[in-house]
Amino acid sequence: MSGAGYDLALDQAAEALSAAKRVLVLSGAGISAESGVPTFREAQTGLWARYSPADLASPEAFAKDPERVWAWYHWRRSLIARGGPNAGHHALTEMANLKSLQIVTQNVDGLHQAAGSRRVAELHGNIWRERCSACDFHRLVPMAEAEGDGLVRCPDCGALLRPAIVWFGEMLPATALAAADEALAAADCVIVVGTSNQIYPAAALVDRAVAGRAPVVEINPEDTPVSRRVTHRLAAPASRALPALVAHLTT
Ligand code: BV8
Ligand code: ZN
Repeated sequence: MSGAGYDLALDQAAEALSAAKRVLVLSGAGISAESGVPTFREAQTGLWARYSPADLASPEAFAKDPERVWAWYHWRRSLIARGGPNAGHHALTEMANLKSLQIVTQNVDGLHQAAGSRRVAELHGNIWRERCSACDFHRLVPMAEAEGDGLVRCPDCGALLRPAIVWFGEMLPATALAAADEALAAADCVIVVGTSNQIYPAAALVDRAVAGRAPVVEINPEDTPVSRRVTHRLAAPASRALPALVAHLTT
């Protein structure tokens, strides 16, 4: 987006945001891209180039080759821990000091919470959470222990632990969906950041937002299926647009 076009869109988006009381943020992999965490759109890098996420992020893949799936998650954990939250995540923590803010994320990296965000509903689970495939054991692994490797077994019953993540073909957690519904109904401004809006039912929230009353601000360097239907489009990276929006709120 050219300078003048971007500045105008930013002013208008900031207007809508400053008039709002309850803000809903729908975030996707793009907000973590600048933390060095590859998005799903980008070809998988290096060792994983020959796999598509859907080949690894499914119960079938885990049943067939749990070692490979765990190796992929250990690799992603190390990237997340190395990159840490970026200016986009931190801007949302600041925005929550100025507005009632609910984040509903498709991301499993835990970087919103690492930046200090407290109201985060995780539609697809969390890569740092593990649960037993046979009993109800579960635990949260600290990001500092990212250097794990190999299979992870349940300390209670010895069965395999799996990442507490929603794989393709699996149901989304009812609690996160309920929080998303509530926030969507209450929001008087919606920010959609870093998602290509291709994965359902998460993408249905964006469809409902653009069909709703509240103004929708999209932050994404690329066009997406909803770009023509949002109220304000900021064609810029999250780490640039989100701090700029917060700066407008505080001046
Ligand atoms: C379900 C956890 C059914 C895993 C994820 C056919 C066959 C099988 C299933 C389906 C099918 N058709 C539809 C389905 C349903 C399927 C689906 O939607 N498939 C797609 C492929 C069509 N959905 C499911 O399977 C869901 N479950 O439907 O269950 C059911 C129903 C009833 C009862 C029982 C079962 C579960 C989906 C969840 C899958 N798990 N994650 C893991 O992470 O390992 S999905 C995963 O991919 C992410 O969580 C995320 O949701 C998604 C990636 O999307 P994005 O976040 O948008 O990221 P993407 O890379 O696509 O885009 C990045 C964007 O950022 C881009 O636009 C880019 O321009 C932008 N960007 C880049 N840099 C920046 C930036 N933006 C801002 N700043 C930057 N710097
Ligand atoms: Zn167990």
